[in-house]
Parts: sequence; structure tokens; C-alpha cells
Amino acid sequence: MKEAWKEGLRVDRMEKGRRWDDRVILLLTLGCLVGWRTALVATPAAPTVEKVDPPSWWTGSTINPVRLLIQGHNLTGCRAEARGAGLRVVIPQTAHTGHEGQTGLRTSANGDYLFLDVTIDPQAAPGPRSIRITTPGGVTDAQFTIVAPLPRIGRFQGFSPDDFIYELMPDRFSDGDPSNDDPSQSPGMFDRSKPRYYHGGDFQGIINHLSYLKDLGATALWMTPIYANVNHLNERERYDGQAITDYHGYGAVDFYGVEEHFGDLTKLRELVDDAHRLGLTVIQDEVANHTGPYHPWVQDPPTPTWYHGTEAVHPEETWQTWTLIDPHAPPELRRATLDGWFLNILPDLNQDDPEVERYLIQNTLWWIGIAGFDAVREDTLPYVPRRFWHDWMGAIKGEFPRVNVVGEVYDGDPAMTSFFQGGRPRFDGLDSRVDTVFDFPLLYPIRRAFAEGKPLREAATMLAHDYLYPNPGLLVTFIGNHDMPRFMNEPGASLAGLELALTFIMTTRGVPMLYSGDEIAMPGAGDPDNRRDFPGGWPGDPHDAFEAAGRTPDQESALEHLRQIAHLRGELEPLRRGKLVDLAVGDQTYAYARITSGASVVILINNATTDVVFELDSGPVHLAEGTTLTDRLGSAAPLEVRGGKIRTTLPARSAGVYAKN
Ligand SMILES: [Ca+2]
Ligand SMILES: [Ca+2]
Ligand SMILES: [Ca+2]
Repeated sequence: MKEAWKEGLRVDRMEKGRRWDDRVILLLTLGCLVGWRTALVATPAAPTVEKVDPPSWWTGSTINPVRLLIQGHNLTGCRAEARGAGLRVVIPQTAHTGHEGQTGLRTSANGDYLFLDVTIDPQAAPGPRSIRITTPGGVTDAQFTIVAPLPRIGRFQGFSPDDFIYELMPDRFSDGDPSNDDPSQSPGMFDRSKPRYYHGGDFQGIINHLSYLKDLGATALWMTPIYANVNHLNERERYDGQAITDYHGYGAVDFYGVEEHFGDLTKLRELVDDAHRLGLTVIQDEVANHTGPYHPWVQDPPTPTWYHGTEAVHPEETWQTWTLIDPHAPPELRRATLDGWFLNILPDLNQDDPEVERYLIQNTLWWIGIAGFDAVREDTLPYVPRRFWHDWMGAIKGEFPRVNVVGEVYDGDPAMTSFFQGGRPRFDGLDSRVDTVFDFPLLYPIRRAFAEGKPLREAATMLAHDYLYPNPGLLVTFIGNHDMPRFMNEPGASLAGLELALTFIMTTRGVPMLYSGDEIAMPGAGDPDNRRDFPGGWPGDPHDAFEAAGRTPDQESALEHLRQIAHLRGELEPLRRGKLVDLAVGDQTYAYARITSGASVVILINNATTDVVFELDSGPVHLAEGTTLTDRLGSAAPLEVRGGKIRTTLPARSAGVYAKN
């Protein structure tokens, strides 16, 4: 009641203000007529609103009030009132460096940004609302929508070791809607002959092939970012003198927008819903470290400390990530790594500015809550202060307890990567609370052993470092991603080696991830050659690798192997949840088991170019004398426990995955 009374008063004041404005205009007009030309200078310009971030929020959220960042012009000294039931404007409480008008509302010094909190009544009916903004110069409305929360069943599920993640780049997977290949608001950026231009892949193309992913055995989908990218060529980042496009999505110009080359928010939600119907979870790729060089904030930041520096004056990224885990490093030594601009181009956000922190936290929750995502893949994790991740994770878990996060720590040293996995406080007293990271340290021995033919022992000895991680079982294992040459491009790579590498990540601990194209042994050097279009994803493609009939014998062999091992992993619980037990490690041999309370699976890998005899003590596997295990991949001879031993011969470059029938 009290608030309604206040709102009534505000309306009354506003109406008075408007009548006053009308009189000013009349006087000024008269003034002009009699030659008072200087009076025109005093005319306050009318306020305008161009954008409201976030544009919507749901009832019953842990975030209430919601902080709005309203972008427009001439907002200084404004009053604001919500119009429509269930929404109230409240004065933000946190400290802020901007101008504070007599109304208590804070704007940027130039009047282009207004920070506003709105409280959403838990009982509010979904639908559009507006916020009336009044200044001496006039009145305008900012649009905001109250939405109903998405039903939780089948959404916000997180991923687990039960999952197998398929990574794809939306622009390079499949073009399901040629009408968005060359959109009217961003023309001239589509050219399939240019590796750094848009190629036309989109959400519809992914929707069309969800059943392909399901058939492959994938249970989770990670798409590289779908934020809106700049609508013209990127002239700042050039290769061989040529401008590029930001088709990859890691240079957002609007964290609340969807890239129109891929589709719109409605189509994205259709994709997520369709994936959920098939039992696939969806992982959103997010970037909190930086924006694209053309983000409007770069020329007009909402606060003076929005970025680390300006386009003209800023630290350059020095990649000294060791300073971040060094207990002896003072903050000054870490600054260039935490605050630096990647490539000297990508504007580095300042998460120590409370408004930036609030913006980024709400942005993450908004995407999850509006689109129904299940998990987040977070880009460039080390380059953002750990205190931010701690707070950000707390907000995610508070709203969506099962949603989890995998962070990118692009480093081969487990002493580095493990530092960033949450679960325990580190020397700085902070627990990042980030659920997990990618297993880059295991990637390199996998590449060396299975592609180059170097000792497989390196992979086993890398796993010995698992003690460094709070939760090694949730590490995301992989044989390649969109940022490195393809597995098949390594010197010495072969189909047999690829299949062994896939067998290994599907049977060791962790959550296996596959980068689109590796299932058909796609070749490709570094970026951008590692981002070729998936064959068959475009109308008129000469071969359709989505269908068995369109695959070459090598493509079919690799894909069928992956399909078999992925489905076997789904069938045999120990491969997903079992304790990893090392049985024997040789230079080119590795024998291990995955053991649950009820079952064991034994995995033997021979990476040598000759046949090898395995003789193992069966004790650690708890198998009774006379037990027979058969190779569920179907090529090796059965194993029998005799005299407490398992003895078998494996042909060159082969593996067996043995379980009781
Ligand atoms: Ca398209
Ligand atoms: Ca765009
Ligand atoms: Ca940074």
C-alpha cells in the first residue's frame, strides 16, 4: 500500500513536470520570436532509451531486485517509475562512481547510462512492463518483460561423468536455414571460400542433426558462443592483411543478443528444448573476460572503470599465468595477466568494478534461466580474478543448484590446471568453486602416444597427478578442440591411433568430449583450418558424412568405432562411475580397470607396433578364479582368471575392453 501511494505521488509529480515542460516550450518559442536566441541553449534535450540489459527476468528468482543497465541519452537527473503491476523501481544500494542525481538514481557522467534496480513481485503476472523515465527534457519509456520461470524438470541439469560431450561450432556444422546466411543487418560477411568468414551454419542445422548426435552416443552438446557479433568485418584483427569476421563468437558486441547468422532467441530455445527431449544436455559457452573490439562500451563505457584501461591506453596480455598460481607474486606482478587485452585487441572487462561484476553475474543467470541451458563452458578462466569466479559460482548454484561449469585453463601442467578447479581454498584463501576444468595436461600425452607413437607410459604417469585436483573424476577429457590442429594432423597420426585415443578417453576417468569432425577423422591444421565445414551439412555438399552411405571407408571406420565405444560406455556403469585402478604400465602398454561395488571392466591398450603379451595380477580387480571376461569391442580373445593371473596377447596397436557377459 505504502509503495502504491509513493507511485501515485511520482505520477503526480511527473504530470506536473510535463505541464511545466509545456510552458517552457511555449516560453522558448515566444523567446525566439522576440530574439532571445540564447534561451535555446538552455533547452534540456529529451531522454531516450536504446537498450535495457537484461530485457527480462522471471518471477521467484534469487536475484531480486534485478539491476538494469539502461542505455540511451540525456538520462542525467532522471526520475523513474515502473508502470504495470508487480514491478517496482528501487534505488540501488551499492557504491558507485557515477553521478547521483537528486532522485538517488545513478547515471554515467555523460548521461548515456542509467543504473536502476527493479523488484519483481513473486506473484506478478508474466507480460510486458515499462519504466517511465522523466527528466526536465521530457519523458520516455524503457521496456522490460516479466516472464514465468521455465519448468525445472529436464532443464538446468548439469553434466556428470555419465555424459559424453560433443563440441561444435554453430557456423561450421550445418546450414539449416539459407535465409540467414547473408542477413540484411550484417551483409557481406558470408563466403564459404574464406576460412574466417561466416559459412552459414545455424541453429536449424543443429536441430536437424540432433538425432545424429544421439545416435553417435553423445549425451551433451557444447556450442561455441552464440552472442551477437559485430555486423561488419573485423578490421582490427587481420590475417595476411585481410579483415576477418567474428563468426567464432568470442568477440561479443551484445551479451544479451543472439547472432543473427545463427538464428534468434526463439530458435535457440527450440534447439535447447529439442535437445532435452532427446536426452541431450546443452552447455553454453560464455566469455566474462573480454568483449569484442567493437562493443559499444569501448567508446562509451557505463562507468570509468568498466574496462582495464581504454582502447588507447591499456595493458597488453603477457600470458604469464604462472604469476596467478605463484604464492610469492604480489598483485603488481599479476596485473598484466589479469588486466591485459588479448592480442592487444580484445577489451578486458574489469570484474573488480561492482557494476561489471553484477552485470556479468546476471547475464550468466539470464541465459541459463531464459534458454534452459544445463551447464556453462567458461572461456579464458585464469585471466579473471578468482574472487569473481567465487561470487559468480555462488550466484549460479544459488539459482540453479545442478548447473555446473567447466573452465578453460589452456595449459599442459596439472599444477596449473588443478589450481583453478574449485573444491578447496588455495593459498589466497579463495575456493573458486568452479566445478571443473578441461584436462589439457592429459591431452598432450594422448596426442604424443596415440598420434606420434611416443610412449603410452606418459598418459598413465600424467594420471598419477590426479591427487592435485579436488575432483579429478569430473575433468573433461578430449583429444582435440577448435583451438588446435586436429588429431589427424599430428605427425604419425593414423586411423588406428585415432581409434585408440578415442577408446582411451571413453574408458579412463573423467567426462569425455569430442570436437565435431574428429569422429570422421577430419584433417585440419591450426585455426582456421581446424574449423572446416562438416561434410553434408550444406545443401549441395558432394558427400554427406551424416549418413553412412555418404562416408568414406575411413570416415565410417572412425565413426563406427566411436559409436561403439560411446554406447558401450553408456551401457557399462563402471566405465562412467567406476574407480580407476592401474594394473600395469609399460612403455607402450597400459592395463587398467574401472571398478564399482558391483562390477569391474578391464581395459588393455597396446600402443606398440608389435604384438604384446599382458600378464596381470587379478587381485586388484577382485575377480574370482575361473572368471571369463570378453572383449566388448569384439576383436580380442576372451580373458580368463587362472592362478590369480590374467594372461593374453594383444595385436599391435589395439585395445580390449573386457567385461563379464
Ligand atoms: Ca544459415
Ligand atoms: Ca551480428
Ligand atoms: Ca582479464
